[in-house]
Amino acid sequence: MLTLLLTLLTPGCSQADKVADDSAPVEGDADSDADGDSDSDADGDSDSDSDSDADPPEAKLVLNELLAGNKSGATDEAGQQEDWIELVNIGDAAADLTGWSLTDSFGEKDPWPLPELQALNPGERLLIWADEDLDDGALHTDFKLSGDGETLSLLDAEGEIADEVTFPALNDDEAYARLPDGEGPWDLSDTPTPGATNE
Ligand SMILES: [Ca+2]
Ligand SMILES: [Ca+2]
Ligand SMILES: [Ca+2]
Ligand SMILES: [Ca+2]
Repeated sequence: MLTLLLTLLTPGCSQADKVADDSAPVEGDADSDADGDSDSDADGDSDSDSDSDADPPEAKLVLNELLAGNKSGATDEAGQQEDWIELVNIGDAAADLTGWSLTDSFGEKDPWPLPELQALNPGERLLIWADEDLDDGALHTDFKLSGDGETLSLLDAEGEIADEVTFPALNDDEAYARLPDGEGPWDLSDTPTPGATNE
């Protein structure tokens, strides 16, 4: 009785599994052609002749190099070896310096105004003496740079900080400079380049 029951059930199970297995592959092929090439031509050339999307030329004036202990380097108009600061315009339009200023004491005293020169062209540099000798000329600040290190700030016409560097203690005749020139991070340099590309 029991044997007969098992005999009857066993073939039944096998047959049921077989049916299930056969049905699976049929469903598996159903989606294979979805997502063809239908989107490939979207977004054609529609923007190609609109120059108004390009960024307009812009000036970008940055602090580029400084020297805080000048013992055997460049001399100013008075024949004196003084601290100096180099600015460069790394933008692609002329920089108007009107209203811009420099300070080693941001927020503590009035900044020293940059002279109203002709605009600084792209790639052009400006060498400023930090010697407290206002009588030496227009490019002489009312502060010096400390060889022990301090913070130098370049302020725009609104008095906002356009660029700033905190330099460490520097040896005599050792510069602190952006490397590569204009764009790079600041680093110590044994080859000061006042008014020229940083090395
Ligand atoms: Ca100094
Ligand atoms: Ca001087
Ligand atoms: Ca100072
Ligand atoms: Ca330089």
